[in-house]
Amino acid sequence: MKCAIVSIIGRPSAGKSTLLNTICKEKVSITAPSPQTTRNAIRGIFTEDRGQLIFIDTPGYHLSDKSFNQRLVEVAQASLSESDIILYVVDTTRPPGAEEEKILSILRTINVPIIVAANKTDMKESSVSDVEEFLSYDPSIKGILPLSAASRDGVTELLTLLFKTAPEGEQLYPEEFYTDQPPEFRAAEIIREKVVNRVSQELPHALYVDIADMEIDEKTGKLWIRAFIIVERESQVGIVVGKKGSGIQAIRKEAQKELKHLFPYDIHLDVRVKSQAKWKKKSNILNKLIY
Ligand SMILES: Nc1nc2c(ncn2[C@@H]2O[C@H](COP(=O)(O)OP(=O)(O)OP(=O)(O)O)[C@@H](O)[C@H]2O)c(=O)[nH]1
Ligand SMILES: [Mg+2]
Repeated sequence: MKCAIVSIIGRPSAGKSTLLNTICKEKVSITAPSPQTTRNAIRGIFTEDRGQLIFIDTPGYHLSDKSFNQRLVEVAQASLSESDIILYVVDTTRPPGAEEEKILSILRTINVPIIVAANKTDMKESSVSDVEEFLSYDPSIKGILPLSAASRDGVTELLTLLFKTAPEGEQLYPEEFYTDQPPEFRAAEIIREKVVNRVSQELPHALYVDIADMEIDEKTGKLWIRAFIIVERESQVGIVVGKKGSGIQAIRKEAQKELKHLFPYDIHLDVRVKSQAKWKKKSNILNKLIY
């Protein structure tokens, strides 16, 4: 049997979380068109006859002097130290730039095989040859695989190379496990996904979701989840809530539907929006959110 811990690394929006979900065939990690959606190291586990691959999805690697972004980069870097393989996801629709150089320079310092997923080949702007040219001189790269995380094209070939590269070992998780995220975290992430996919510009980065309470009502057997969407400014509350509450109602409905699929209970979801100025500068909140 093969067993490997595989860190998924790459720029924001390269498609790391989408690829993880496609491999695991489950929504393990939330996705959005806006960058910096993933804020934690998220495990997705894929088990089959060949063995077990434990993927760690990480926040997109973004050069910035803001402390919030630096924390995200630290999460990504920390995952490298425990990995057997690095799965470096590159967006083939964007020319490789300074961030890709920086990522490569970090990856080169650790002695772990690198497999490159040249993603988004389904898009007409995709240029795999640009990525191949940029990476070809690097001996630590074991393969550059063109693929589309969205359509699954090329994912079988990626799994073949991952298992070939993986060391021998017993599986670390029971085979029915596809993630190890605590229920509150998953609930918060699903709600956050519904919000970030409805808002634009700076708002996806301005919010977090706090689960105030999650308990089973003894009488009805329903799982009650009470959550707060927290934004940075009062003016953003109205944007999330929407006209006559249409925004928040849609968020509640979409999140509740997905949570029902996730937990074996009928769910009652209560979501409110409030503002908390400068939460990104408060280390107690950041410590709770990013770890
Ligand atoms: N067309 C196309 N879109 C893709 C593909 N993979 C990802 N996307 C889209 O790219 C956007 C970003 O995808 P994510 O999976 O959230 O990217 P990420 O690398 O996890 O981003 P961060 O967590 O912000 O670092 C989403 O809108 C996805 O639907 C792909 O193969 N083809
Ligand atoms: Mg992500």
